[in-house]
Amino acid sequence: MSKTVITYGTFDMFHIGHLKLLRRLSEMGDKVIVAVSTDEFNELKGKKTLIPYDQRAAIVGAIDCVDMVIPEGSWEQKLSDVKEHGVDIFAIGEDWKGKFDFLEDLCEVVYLPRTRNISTTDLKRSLKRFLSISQEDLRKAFEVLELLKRDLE
Ligand code: C2G
Repeated sequence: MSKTVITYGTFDMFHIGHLKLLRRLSEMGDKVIVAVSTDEFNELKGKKTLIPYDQRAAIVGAIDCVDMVIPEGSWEQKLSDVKEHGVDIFAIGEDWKGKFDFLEDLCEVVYLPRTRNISTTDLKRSLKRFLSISQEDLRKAFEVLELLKRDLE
């Protein structure tokens, strides 16, 4: 008996935490649908994304265990999505624990443990640190160049 699993998310700067979650879904059923948050919906969520929707959707769609990608444009669409796609299991990271229990009338609701030590926020922070260090290195390099130039004059 085939089982359809659905999840929702932004999937910005795709990382191992996203991949592990999607792989967990493919162990729970044989059809995995991922609703990727549109740029407009992310604004509603108060979430700033680096990668635009079409690229985030293309990356998620290219993951071996994902069978279908649909846009997530509203909080309300989960009910109609579950009905329309004959979803058996709704699954999402436990950071959302309890928030989607209303779907229990229609399908199984599962909250999965998040992958530790990785998040898009952390990635952005380390990217910023990386760039700022290199700006600092640049400044020091210019200082050395200035000194060398003066010695040569
Ligand atoms: N995730 C994870 N481990 C991480 C980071 C994320 O398991 N280290 C999971 C999240 O729990 C979520 C999925 O990966 O199930 C996508 O994460 P986000 O892109 O941050 O999704 P979010 O913004 O929480 O959107 O309607 C639901 C929302 O659209 C969920």
